[in-house]
Amino acid sequence: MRFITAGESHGPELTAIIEGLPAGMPLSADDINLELARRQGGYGRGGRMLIEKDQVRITSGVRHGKTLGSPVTLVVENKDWKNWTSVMSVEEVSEKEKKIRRLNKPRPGHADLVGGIKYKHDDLRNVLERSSARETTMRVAIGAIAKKMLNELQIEVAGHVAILGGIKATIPENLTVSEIKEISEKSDVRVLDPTVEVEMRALIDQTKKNGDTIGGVVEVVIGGVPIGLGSYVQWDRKLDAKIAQAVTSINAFKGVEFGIGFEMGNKPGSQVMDEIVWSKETGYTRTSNNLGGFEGGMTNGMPIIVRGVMKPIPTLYKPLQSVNIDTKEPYKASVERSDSTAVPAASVVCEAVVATEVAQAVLEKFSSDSFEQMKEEIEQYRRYTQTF
Ligand code: EPS
Repeated sequence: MRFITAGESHGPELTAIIEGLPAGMPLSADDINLELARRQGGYGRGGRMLIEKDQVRITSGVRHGKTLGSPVTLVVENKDWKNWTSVMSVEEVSEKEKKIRRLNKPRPGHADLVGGIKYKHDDLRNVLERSSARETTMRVAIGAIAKKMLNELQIEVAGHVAILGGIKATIPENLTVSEIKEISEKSDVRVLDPTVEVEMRALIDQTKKNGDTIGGVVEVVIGGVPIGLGSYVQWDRKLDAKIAQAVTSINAFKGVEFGIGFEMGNKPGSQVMDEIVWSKETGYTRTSNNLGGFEGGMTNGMPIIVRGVMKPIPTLYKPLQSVNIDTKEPYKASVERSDSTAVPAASVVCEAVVATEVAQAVLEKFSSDSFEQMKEEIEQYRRYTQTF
């Protein structure tokens, strides 16, 4: 499966084309819209989410509720476009009109300055429009299809917020993936620990008042994963490595870890490796999951546990020091509409991108033309791994 996304934040629409989905897989716009709505939510989001109500239009690759095996095209309209028709016009506009919303004071931490230098853009809006986290709409739409496929194969995906602006949520032990899904869904900051919600909301309110932003850490857990997705035989076939790329490709994400993650550097091997046990009912399993479900770049049958850290959004209402690219004089950075935090939404995006990588790995391992055939093969393979 491969995919590509396109679209500017204030252009007419966002688009994605996905190729390589098996034929005969159930899919409806509702499956995708549900995930798009989840991405739009979360305490701390800004004005744009009041304008948009992201809804997908599927314009190819699906017929009578099932995939055809041909490329699937997804389109999401930007409702805000009607306020930007001249600023974002495809056709040439007057010099005067070009100055409206021109960006010449790059925001530190955003792609503005480097993108402007790299592509030789005189108006840094040309960078902002594509580097905006609005793009994550399509990552979530693609992830919704991946999740739908995984769900049909009894592979379940959940995500939650582990840290927000330095406030740590306690993660109860031994929760099932369904329970993680259920509990985090009820929380507008997407935590598994209701005792920190009030404190988190208060911090978001205070941050907004200060014209500032906060980041955090999100966690994704995937259960029911077959053993042996990904491979140790070549560097670019390791599934944990692919997931790491996908997570750090989300706007503002700066780091990723699996299982107990960087804590592994502080412990001896005897306290890190997950010991192997066997029973007739379960086959091989592990007594712990410190490695987050991966050995040798392959899934080992334990739940995948991956965390990503999101820096605070760089678009600040109380702008930081910058330079005017016309005069080279020091100036405060341009102020654009923004969110105080998008960490709860980012946990939905993280679910989507990890699900996409896992779905891709499933499609690589099992026959991928017919969904029915694929399901049979996986069932057979699961029986085999249990009796190995
Ligand atoms: C976003 C849409 C954007 C921002 C935000 C995320 O819309 P607008 O720029 O019109 O407000 O709200 O992106 C950023 C703040 C950023 O720095 O990238 C969305 O759809 O999630």
